[in-house]
Amino acid sequence: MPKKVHLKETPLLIEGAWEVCNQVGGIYTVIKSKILNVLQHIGDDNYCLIGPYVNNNISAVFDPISDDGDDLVSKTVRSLRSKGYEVHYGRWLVSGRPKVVLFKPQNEAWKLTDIKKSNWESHNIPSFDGDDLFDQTIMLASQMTDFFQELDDLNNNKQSVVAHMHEWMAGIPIPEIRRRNLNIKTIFTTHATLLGRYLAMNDPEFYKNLEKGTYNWTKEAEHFNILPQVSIERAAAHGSHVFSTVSRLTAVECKYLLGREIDSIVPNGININRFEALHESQVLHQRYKEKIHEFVMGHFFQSYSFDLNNTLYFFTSGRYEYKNKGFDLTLEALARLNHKLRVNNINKTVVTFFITKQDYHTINPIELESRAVLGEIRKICDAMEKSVGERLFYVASKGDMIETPTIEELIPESLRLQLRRTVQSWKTSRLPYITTHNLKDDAKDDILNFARTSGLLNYEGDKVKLVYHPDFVSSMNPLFGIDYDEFVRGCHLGVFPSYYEPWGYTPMECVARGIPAVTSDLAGFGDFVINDLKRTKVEGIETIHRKHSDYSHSAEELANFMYDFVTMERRDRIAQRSRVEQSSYHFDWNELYDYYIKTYNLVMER
Ligand code: U2F
Ligand code: UDP
Ligand code: G6P
Repeated sequence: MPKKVHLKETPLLIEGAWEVCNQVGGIYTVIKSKILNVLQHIGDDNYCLIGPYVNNNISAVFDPISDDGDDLVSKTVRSLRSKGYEVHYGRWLVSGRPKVVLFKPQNEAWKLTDIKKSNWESHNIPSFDGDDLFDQTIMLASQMTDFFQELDDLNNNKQSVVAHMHEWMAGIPIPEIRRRNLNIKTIFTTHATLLGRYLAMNDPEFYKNLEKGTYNWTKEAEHFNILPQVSIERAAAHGSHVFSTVSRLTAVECKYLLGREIDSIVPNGININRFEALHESQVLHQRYKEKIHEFVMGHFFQSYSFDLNNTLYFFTSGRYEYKNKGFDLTLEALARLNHKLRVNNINKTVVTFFITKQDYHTINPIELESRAVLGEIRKICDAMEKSVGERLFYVASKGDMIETPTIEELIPESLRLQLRRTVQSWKTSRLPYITTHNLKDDAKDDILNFARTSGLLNYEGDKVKLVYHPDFVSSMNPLFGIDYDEFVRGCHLGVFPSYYEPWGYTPMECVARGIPAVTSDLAGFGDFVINDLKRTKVEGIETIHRKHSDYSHSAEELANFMYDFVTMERRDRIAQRSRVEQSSYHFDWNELYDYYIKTYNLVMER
């Protein structure tokens, strides 16, 4: 952990990414969650974000402001507007409310051909025909570059300016700033390498081959049809004054696949909400676990029931990269866990959720119907509760309580019949579904196919049950009715044994909410825990060996870990959750933003 560091000089910092005001994956979390720390060090006057105006729900996250200020950013916005640019200047409605400048990529559609020509002629960056996302990123980059040009003209070398761009999608302004010789210092932070991501998915010997340094980047990029994006990544990496990435693991990819060694590592942090009282977080666990119980009753109890008091909730989540995110290993370990729990006759059930995004038609209507009937059952039970209260009160006030009243006396027959009929009509003999939605490509889905071939199909005798939810969890979604972070709190264990993961926010987010989690030594976060925090300082993070271990050994390690977890006593789980939450401050931006400050000091020296 570095000592507290300070900025040697405060520049005007412009930070750019495709994920500013636009949630896609982990980069959004990086940008958004560190804003308060940026403002604390750099100040609101010296900070502005730059990104795309593409979010469908933009008015909920963006509040326009006037451009009549005397500061450099306002002047630049004014000047661009006077030249006919559509510039959205305002505040991003997240903690810290930082200033943002957003451009509609589509506004440059009329000069797309010229942009492509210029990218090729100036930087050897080729393009595709008709790739909408790629076109959007280069049209955005063109407007961002014009912004930097205008800002530099107006600045006239008075103020130091740093442009900090994230990921290839916001990369092109960097080589352009250099080519135009603007007086702006540039930092490029890559959150993965594109080739690394593709090679890891396709080459079982990826990590061995990587360090041999034998990959031919052009050939591989052409093979995967990603030469244009990789060319941008390389141009930004080579063009930047300071080149950085999020973990030691990605640094190796940068060296061998992008051909430049990085200058600094900026690990990802998180905002830790500290509760005044420790039990607060335990109360939340219980509250959201009950929400998950409700889902489980609706999903499983129509077919058969099990003891919720002896049920544990595991989950994994993230973009659907079956192998990279370690979904394959998680399933293999769960199948082994199921066997171990059965042969040892352990009286526990483990329901495991796969929360990811995969194309689907609709939520399975039977799932919704079952939830609705369960709602009916609850209503009848509520009516019964009321009846019991009223009748009991009546009997007691008469002084007739010598004999305990019978159920027949307390609940009218009509209600009892209604309950029996509703429950009977609800029950079914089919197995509980694996997936909650009707997938577009059910037959080819890797998660479902694993379940089919391994026979892990939610049989009544299975100790391990699977629920595959091919959409992110949100309170708008009718099945859980809670947000993702609440869902995390309600679970017992997060499982993320990634094979390719530059950082991996998900296990870190578990720990911040007091929920233990599994990561791997091939995830940047896992590597950070092992090598920077020397493992001992954090509680409740299990790093599965994948780097020097084969698939079967890693699966066995994970299955054994899960087995030990399942057989823990409740009181030990409660105590562990408290320790996990307390040790999570290591990942707070208050600790980790120092790495950014160091990077800014470095770029100012160059
Ligand atoms: C890394 O995760 P990312 O945030 O980069 O993951 P995504 O946001 O999902 O983006 C991955 C790539 O997906 C592509 C684009 C991105 O570089 O090529 N993409 C897309 O296809 N469509 C879109 O609309 C937007 C992007 C990393 F993998 C994690 O381990 C880290 O935790 C995270 C934060 O450092 O960065
Ligand atoms: N996430 C979410 N809702 C969900 C599942 C995941 O908002 O239902 C978020 C999660 O909180 C995390 C991000 O998606 O911040 C995934 O980031 P990670 O670094 O793990 O992976 P990436 O997508 O960047 O590869
Ligand atoms: C929290 C609650 C307790 C509850 C416990 C369940 O600690 O405050 O009331 O008994 O969670 O823990 P478990 O690990 O079994 O979900």
